[in-house]
Amino acid sequence: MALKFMTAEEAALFVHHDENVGFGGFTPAGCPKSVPTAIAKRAAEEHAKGNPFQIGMFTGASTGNSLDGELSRVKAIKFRTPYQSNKDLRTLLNARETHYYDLHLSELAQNLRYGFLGKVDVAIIEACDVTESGEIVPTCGVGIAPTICRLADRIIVELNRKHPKELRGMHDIYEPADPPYRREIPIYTPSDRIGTPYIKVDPSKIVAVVETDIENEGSPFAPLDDVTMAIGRNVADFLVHEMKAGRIPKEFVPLQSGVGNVANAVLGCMGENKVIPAFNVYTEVIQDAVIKLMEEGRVTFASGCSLTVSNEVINKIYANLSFFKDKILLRPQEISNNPEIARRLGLVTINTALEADIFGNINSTHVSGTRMMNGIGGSGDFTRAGMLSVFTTPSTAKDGKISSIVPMVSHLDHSEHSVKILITEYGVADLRGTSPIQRAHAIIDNCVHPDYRPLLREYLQQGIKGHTPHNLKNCFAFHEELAASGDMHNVDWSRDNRPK
Ligand code: 0RQ
Repeated sequence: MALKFMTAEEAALFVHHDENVGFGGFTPAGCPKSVPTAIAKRAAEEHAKGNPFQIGMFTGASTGNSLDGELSRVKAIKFRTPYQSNKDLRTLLNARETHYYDLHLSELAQNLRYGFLGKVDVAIIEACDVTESGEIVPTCGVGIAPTICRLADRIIVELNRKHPKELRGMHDIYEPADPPYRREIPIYTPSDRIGTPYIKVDPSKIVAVVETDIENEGSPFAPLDDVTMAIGRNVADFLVHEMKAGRIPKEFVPLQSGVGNVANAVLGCMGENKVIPAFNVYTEVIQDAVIKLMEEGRVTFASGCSLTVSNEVINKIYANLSFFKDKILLRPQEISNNPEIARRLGLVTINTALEADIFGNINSTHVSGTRMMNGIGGSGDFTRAGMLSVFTTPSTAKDGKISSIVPMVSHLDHSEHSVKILITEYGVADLRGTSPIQRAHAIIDNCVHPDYRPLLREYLQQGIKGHTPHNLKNCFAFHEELAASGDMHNVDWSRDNRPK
């Protein structure tokens, strides 16, 4: 069947008000750009005429500015799931103008198949190749693309010429059967290939192909500061210590690391530490540091859902595809983040907390308990299922006025039962096998900024009995103080009739 080439504006006409649209890609990597921008333009035009135009959105994770950004600015998003990190969208979520369902990334595809989230009307996929027989080869991010292509009535392909057709072979597309027919997912090492190198669809569903040559919307990494580097070194040193103690096998285990500067610094420090052997990565986002370590022979293989790298690095990969192609596999997020595989491979998982409490609970998502930052992303998929779950955070935020470690987290994403190690620039708290009071001392002594240690020790001594010595009247005093004076340093336990 001949492919129907058209402009982004023409393709956008296949998307109607109140429909649910699924987008391929994962982070800005692999996300469509020209069609979402055209949908946003159309929404603005309809709004100007007094007509409603809003869509429900399923994505892999965060997207680029021309997707979440453009659609948010014209208020064209009625519902959105899962992870996001766009500031305009964040504003809408926190104003409750867009309904946001934040769920574990590994669950989205199966939740869509189970019918938990309504119909997928349209799938929009960025591809480096599409054939008349219905083979779609994604670009540098997969996300939920295979599932939304199968479920959608209509498929729009953005054929982006910036990504070479020769990427074919770097993807491993696999969808597990649904219960009660599911078998084990047969991945036993990160490089195991279990699916096809393309998404196969019914070609009659491809209603439009839009050719583009738009650059990735990848952002360069900020230069690493002292705090970030100290966290990276603490993680690397801790893992070496674990290896020497025989608790991590000498061949090492595959590594998962979250997104951002800390993750990049951790990987960089692990690469530099030659006691750690060359290792594999089984993760969701493959960042710049992984590619550098691959060139240096320190990372042997990387399985992920996306190449979330700077444009400089993506160009380097494409210029040297023969080197990278047998060292990288891009999988749907249902597989890259799959807890069954994370448990089997025995991942060391490293993710970032917004806030931790002295008992080891983690808030990854809500500032002061109410304002959504990004979302839980894949951190829960990996934390609960991995062999050793590590959380990192700088000990303070906002010039020291916020202690990232508080008496009780103001929102809970990862509980004390799943969190094994907490690391800041000051050191490491090993929470394995500890009771709540032991955990509290380990965290205060090793991870908390020295300014806040006395306050947190005093909190512990407030005479409240029980296995976990909380004082429910005071447990949010740090947050209350931040709201009142803008600085957690000003917490005063004797104020406000707080019981001693
Ligand atoms: O504020 O943006 O105004 O400067 O939060 O903090 O330290 O720059 O850290 O960019 O790595 O983000 C947890 C949000 C950390 C992220 C989080 C303020 C701070 C700054 C950002 P500014 P940093 P990062 C992989 C796995 C959850 C999902 C996940 C995240 C801003 O890592 O979303 O792990 N993780 N997914 O000043 C108030 C506090 C604060 C605070 C920091 N306690 N209170 N503000 N900030 N701590 C990704 C995927 O799954 C795709």
